[in-house]
Amino acid sequence: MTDRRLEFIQIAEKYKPKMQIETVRPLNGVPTKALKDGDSVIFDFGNHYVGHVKLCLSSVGSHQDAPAFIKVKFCEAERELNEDSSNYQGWISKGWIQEEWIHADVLPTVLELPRRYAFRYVKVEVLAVSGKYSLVIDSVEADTITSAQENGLATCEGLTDMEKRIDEVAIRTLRNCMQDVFEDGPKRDRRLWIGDLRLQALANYATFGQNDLVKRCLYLFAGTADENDRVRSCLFTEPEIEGDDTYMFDYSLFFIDTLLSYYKETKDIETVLDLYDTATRQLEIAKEYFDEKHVMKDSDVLGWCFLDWNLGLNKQAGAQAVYIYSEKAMIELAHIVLEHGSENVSIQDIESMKTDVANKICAAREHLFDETKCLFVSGENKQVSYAANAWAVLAGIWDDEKNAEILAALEKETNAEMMVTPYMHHHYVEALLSCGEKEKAYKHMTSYWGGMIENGADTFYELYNPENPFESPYGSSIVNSYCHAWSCTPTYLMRMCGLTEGNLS
Ligand code: RAM
Repeated sequence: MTDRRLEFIQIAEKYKPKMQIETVRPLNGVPTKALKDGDSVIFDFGNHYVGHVKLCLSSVGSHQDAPAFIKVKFCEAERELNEDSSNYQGWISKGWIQEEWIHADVLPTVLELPRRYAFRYVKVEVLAVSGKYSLVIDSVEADTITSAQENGLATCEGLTDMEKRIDEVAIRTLRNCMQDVFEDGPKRDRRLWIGDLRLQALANYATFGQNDLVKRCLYLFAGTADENDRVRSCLFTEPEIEGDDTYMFDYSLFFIDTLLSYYKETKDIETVLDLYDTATRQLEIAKEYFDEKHVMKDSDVLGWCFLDWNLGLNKQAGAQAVYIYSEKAMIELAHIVLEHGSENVSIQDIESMKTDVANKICAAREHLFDETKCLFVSGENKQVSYAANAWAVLAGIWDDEKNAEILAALEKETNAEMMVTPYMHHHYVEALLSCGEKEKAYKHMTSYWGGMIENGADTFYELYNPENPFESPYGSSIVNSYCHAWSCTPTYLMRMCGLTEGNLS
């Protein structure tokens, strides 16, 4: 395949979004009281924002005879206000924790903090002033930033109050992740991941309709593919565009489905023709993961395939299902490209993909399905999980009727590995929808995302396990993100899949 990576990056750069800046101030104003050692103030901005914060500080009393030493902490969710980072022992960098220790040698001063934060609350703690003066906070404000254009937001009529709230919070989540690219989370990891992009793009089609941002991200992934043309799991845009050196089986494959949904929404055939070879390549690379019986080879390498952040999850059956799902999408793309007269694909190519997908389906039925349980099982220990079974349903390994039976059996299974991310819950809801279980899908959506709302969410979280509020795959919930792209999908489910109370029956 010709190396067009540089050209793809150049195209992506043409679609850089225009940023929208708005200055906001805390709802509760500034304290009237001057502050001494040990005092602290919490500023509540009333909603979740992403941006740069400015504090104007001065002093009262005698001349400032020692630096003012303060700690400033930024929290997306209220619970973070009470979390103590000093004993953080998680396995991802504590550099993500949003707090600063600052000396102000000379007052008055204007502190313009250089980092971009994701927050609703800003807590200022006075660590030290002196006996002779006190600290005054004259003003606090933030220049907030997003590339989402609120005036382009499509309206949605006929929602119940709860649905409206879920929709608003989902849109807020998407909006605040819309930056120079679709970020996964503005607190962490602040970069473009393809699994997140795939879902953000769907929510964007239902709301802001900023399709050029999806196009930019697709070109970025194609432009940062490696020498083998494999799409990486995520990429950075600063200081310059660079792909990360991590790969995940499912994430590389999702390039295909993301391109297909982009085409369905925009009919932008030029982009599809440009990126078609990159899509084909992901399938070819994924083929190498199968044994001679067309069964996915299992692996215990952490993160070889993602599916969900449940660390106990075996990925074999889920990976097989994602492959089938993606190959079906590839066949659709191939037809589109063929209809447009492209020479990159032939009828024979399509036929051979059809044979391959049939082989993978037969193998899944024969080797990964437990007839007695009516469930897919994964790995040496025949693990049953929501992830594997939801993906098997989405892949259409069996027909709708049997798929509904599988999901019913899953509900009854007491030993199933559960889901921990809204990302996986989204796929479960889609699986229910795909086999006609609309009511169950609706109940699941409203109880899971509604649960976060009841928890006070202004934006939806990266991880939410109603059974365990401290769930974190990182060794500590301090680094969890509370505005996370992959949780914004209820707006898509309600607006585009008709998953609302009014549409049940
Ligand atoms: C998390 C990221 C991102 C996700 C990956 C797999 O670390 O925040 O959302 O796509 O995991």
